[in-house]
Amino acid sequence: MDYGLTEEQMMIRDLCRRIAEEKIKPVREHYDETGEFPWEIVKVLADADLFGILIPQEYGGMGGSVMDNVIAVEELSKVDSGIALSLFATSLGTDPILLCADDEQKKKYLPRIAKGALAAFGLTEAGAGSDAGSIRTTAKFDGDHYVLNGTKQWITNGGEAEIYTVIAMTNKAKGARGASAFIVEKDTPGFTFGKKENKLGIRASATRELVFQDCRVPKENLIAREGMGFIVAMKTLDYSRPGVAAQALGIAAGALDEAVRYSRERHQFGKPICSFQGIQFMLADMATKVESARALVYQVARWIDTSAKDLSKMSAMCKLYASDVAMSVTTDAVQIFGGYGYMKEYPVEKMMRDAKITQIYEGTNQIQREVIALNLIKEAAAAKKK
Ligand code: COS
Repeated sequence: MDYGLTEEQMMIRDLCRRIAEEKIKPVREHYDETGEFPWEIVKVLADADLFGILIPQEYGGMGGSVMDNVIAVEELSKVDSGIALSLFATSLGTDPILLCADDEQKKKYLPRIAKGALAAFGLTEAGAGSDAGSIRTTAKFDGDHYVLNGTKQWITNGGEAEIYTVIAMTNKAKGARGASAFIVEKDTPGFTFGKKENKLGIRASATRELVFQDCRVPKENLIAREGMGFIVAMKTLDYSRPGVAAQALGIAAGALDEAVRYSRERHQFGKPICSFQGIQFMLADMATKVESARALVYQVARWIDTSAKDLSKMSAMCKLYASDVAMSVTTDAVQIFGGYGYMKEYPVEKMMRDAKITQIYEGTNQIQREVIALNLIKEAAAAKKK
């Protein structure tokens, strides 16, 4: 399919394809096996200016679009979505600054991120996952600082990132309306990290707890205003979910490529297995799902780039659909590889493990369905009033 990519987008795609094939593919098994953080690849991505895609040129970035970012994430994720995650978890951590911070904060932090400083987003807690409004981490105003206490859980890039955007309660009594968003630097006294999690998939990415114990954050690091934290978080997720969708799309497309290639090489009953209708029908269904996910993800990304305002429904839809496609396509890819597919020598079992998280993080797919349905109902009610 020709999606009418611009010349710049084709350059981003080709650059990411080259990095994925030449730099990431030879080491993906090592990082998946060891769970080490892939700093050597992060450096390659930084040298290629990929951390600056979404950052405006005035702050040292490329000034690119959501569509540019989607193309980069898809291409890198075709080969290893865990390694690629260092890049787009940084986008997630950067989005609260990009979308809601003031000029001083942007000037201070965005140029560092554009150069390759990793960022991370701290919302989730042990007791606050889908119910993001029930976080317990507190931020108490004291002189010219806020004092943070509490623990964030399962934070991607945790411990490796330099810059964290963190949601904490400044007024518990107000519920979601009592949350505020802060920028916290890694070396701030009182800010430490829990153990690195041992995960099913995306093992090259670092997931840790963020622990705040009387951590004093300068009042200048409050994003927007007190009480805006939940809205900052929701806006961030609306803007970043197409990135998860692109990751899922990349995983699915990578698994499809592997399955087609293998089905031509593998012979049974004296023929390549791609000549059997049972395999052909599977490949056809997988390809149709991948292409429809791509069409939806690209279209939503382009729509966001035209300054679309109410992103929630479409952003949730593309994350939901592409991640369900990734899970189904990677599972079928393992099936086509048969016994070999279950072995670590072949990449498809890793792709299946990696796909699973895309149905869970940045909001489970059950939450995405809820967001879509509530928006549908709201739209219908608004249309009736007219
Ligand atoms: N953009 C801007 N504002 C939003 C918003 C959005 N997308 N979604 C909600 N809000 C506002 C609401 O308008 C409401 O404001 P008021 O207090 O002025 O009415 C406030 O935020 C609270 O909204 P709501 O009552 O809908 O919140 P809920 O507690 O019911 O939660 C869901 C809504 C479930 C959608 C939300 O908690 C969610 O997205 N959960 C998943 C979190 C997630 O993705 N976690 C992954 C971790 S990050 S990797």
